[in-house]
Amino acid sequence: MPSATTQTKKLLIIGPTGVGKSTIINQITNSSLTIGDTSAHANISSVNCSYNGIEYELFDILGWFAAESESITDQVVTTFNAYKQLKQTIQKLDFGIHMLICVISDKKVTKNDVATIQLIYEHVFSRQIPLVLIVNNKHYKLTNSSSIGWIEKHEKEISETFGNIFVGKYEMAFPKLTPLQQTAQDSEEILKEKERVSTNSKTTFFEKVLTHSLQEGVKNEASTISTSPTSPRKSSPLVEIVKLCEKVNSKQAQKEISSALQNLYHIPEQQALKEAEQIIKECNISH
Ligand SMILES: Nc1nc2c(ncn2[C@@H]2O[C@H](COP(=O)(O)OP(=O)(O)OP(=O)(O)O)[C@@H](O)[C@H]2O)c(=O)[nH]1
Ligand SMILES: [Mg+2]
Repeated sequence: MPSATTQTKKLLIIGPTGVGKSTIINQITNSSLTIGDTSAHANISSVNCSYNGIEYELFDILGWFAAESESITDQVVTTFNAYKQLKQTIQKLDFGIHMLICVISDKKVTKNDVATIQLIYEHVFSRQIPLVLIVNNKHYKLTNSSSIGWIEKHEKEISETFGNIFVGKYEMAFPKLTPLQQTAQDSEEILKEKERVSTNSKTTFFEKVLTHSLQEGVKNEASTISTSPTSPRKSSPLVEIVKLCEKVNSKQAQKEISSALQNLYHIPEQQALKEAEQIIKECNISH
């Protein structure tokens, strides 16, 4: 993929399905990307906006489905398929990306989500572009102050699961989107508070997220998606096994996946061989 040399800063928004990626873009740019019905919109669409004289193009990408599963085989297959689909979509872009924005919601983030984000950041972008985290406080309730400050409360968990990969972490909420019947009953005071939170979120996006894009984007203009291998880092067992799944056509794959299952998850040899076989079969299905 060529480097991003145009004036327009290109921002790619990724995250699991339903976290509110399209909603955030719509709220910020007053546009109307398809919400909710994932089958209705194409894999990728974009919206332009400008801030402080700089043009931005926000790319909205179809999210991945990654329900938490107890079974390691399911986790590997789900993550592999999500990663593969996302990687293919990104690799089709014929321009560079200045910044990757990862959206999660204020609910539990699954192991599959974490692994998919790490894989994309490290193995598609080779950690060459800034990565920003947005927590969409979808479940923000005016009556429940505990839903505010999600990032602060989960700071330790975020750094334990993701490591130190984000250049910025921001929280957003668009509580005006709560169900209509509830909105109809809202007092003037509540409506004002909803307006305030939404406006703050827009300001955060423009003043903080886009400022990062500008600062970091200029620095990284010539190096967006890189094909050079990333330096070896300690990653999660799930990331390690999904990486092996990329070699799924090689004869060695079953052996490698099975020994990884034994070493990383302490699964006995016979069972590991069986699970590796299953993983290879299911990963091949989507080829
Ligand atoms: N109340 C409220 N609802 C939200 C918010 N953000 C998203 N939603 C709702 O969550 C649902 C999913 O939002 P989308 O924006 O379509 O999610 P997405 O991440 O683009 O999903 P995919 O396109 O499938 O990857 C929609 O019903 C939105 O209205 C929010 O901040 N507040
Ligand atoms: Mg969407």
